[in-house]
Amino acid sequence: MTTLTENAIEILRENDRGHYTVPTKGLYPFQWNWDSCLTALGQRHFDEARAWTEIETLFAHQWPCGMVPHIVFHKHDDGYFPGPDVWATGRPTPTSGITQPAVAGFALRRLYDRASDKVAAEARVQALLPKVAAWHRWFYATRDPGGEGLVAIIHPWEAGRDNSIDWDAPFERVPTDGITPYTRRDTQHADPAHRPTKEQYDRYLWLVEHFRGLGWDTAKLHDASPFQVVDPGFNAILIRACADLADLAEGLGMTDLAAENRKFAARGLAAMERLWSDAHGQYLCLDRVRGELIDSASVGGLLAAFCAVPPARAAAIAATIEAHGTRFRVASHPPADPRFDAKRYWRGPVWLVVNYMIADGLARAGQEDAAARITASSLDLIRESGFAEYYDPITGAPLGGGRFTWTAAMVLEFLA
Ligand code: 9WN
Repeated sequence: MTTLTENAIEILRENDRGHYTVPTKGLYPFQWNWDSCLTALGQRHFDEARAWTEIETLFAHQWPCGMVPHIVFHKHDDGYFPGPDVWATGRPTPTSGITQPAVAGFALRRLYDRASDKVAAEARVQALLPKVAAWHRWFYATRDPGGEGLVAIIHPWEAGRDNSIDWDAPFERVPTDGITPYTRRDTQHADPAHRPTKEQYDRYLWLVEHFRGLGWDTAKLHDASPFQVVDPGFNAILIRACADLADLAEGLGMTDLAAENRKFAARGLAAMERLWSDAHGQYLCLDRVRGELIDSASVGGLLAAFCAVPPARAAAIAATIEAHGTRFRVASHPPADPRFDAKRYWRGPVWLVVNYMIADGLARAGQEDAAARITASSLDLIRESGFAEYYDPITGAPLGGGRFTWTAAMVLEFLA
């Protein structure tokens, strides 16, 4: 009988394209940013050198401005839309023109801390660290023009939680007129009832075409976007990455980078308070265009526990997750909300990568029991339903793509 570990390794190897890994065959045939960083954490369990390569490949496609794109289109493949011709970013190897959660700094620290070959690890961190630091600098320069300490996403794909209920209200402001007619590919690989709607895709595409029209000048896009949302989960990942990078840089004598990232982390952490909601027992998104919190208690506000939030906030988040009351945790939206949809992507389903980061943060904040329950629930899902992209939090049914890379990577981490 093959074990969970063997299965997980087999999936990671199967989706490995040599120097990068695809999230799953068919549905996602390229390299995705936060997928790769989290995938490396799984690869380290059986091939440390390969794990570093995963992140190095991603950063080889960093833009001169510092941005690290959300997709790198290494090889031509018609199976995904929108492809490189739609993005038209003009990069030597085609990439998208937006970014994704900045989990690389955290991944670097974890790979380094747990490396058995510290000499090799140090050399690879030395080379990667300034690149990750440049990305962090780009974030605060272009996505926090007012110096608030928190960055905004300008497209739902940047959050990695594409059709979250969090975006419904600000998304109303994104028009759909004039977009080029297109054919979706995702719905040919996965059940359309588990994917975003056509109306949402129209808006995703409008934003892409709008940014393309501005020549992908990342210094201009934030102010030019009708969609500017400060997501607590996205910011928590960046804050944690800044803090982890600062620790690493300090240990390696890169004192300027350490000081810069410590400052980003401290400022960000203080600013997170503005997003806290006592009524919801979690953080909420802020619609920067309106200057208002968004009344939607999605999982981004729980993922905030990934950075060093005050212990009382972490305790409240643990209680909020408990109050969801689903058999499997953590639901990406509270089931009591009438907008909850158990099977539709980021509007209810459980995602193991999110579970991993919430559990890690809660354990660091002293909420070990809550963290252990999330880990146990994640492994129950794998045993019952295999390595899916996401899962129904009530029935545990597997949803979206199968034999999914980052799900397998998280299993290796949960079992370690
Ligand atoms: C758009 C690859 C990615 C993840 C995202 C997830 C999904 C893409 C899509 O797949 O997004 O980037 O086409 O649906 O929402 O978090 O990185 O696994």
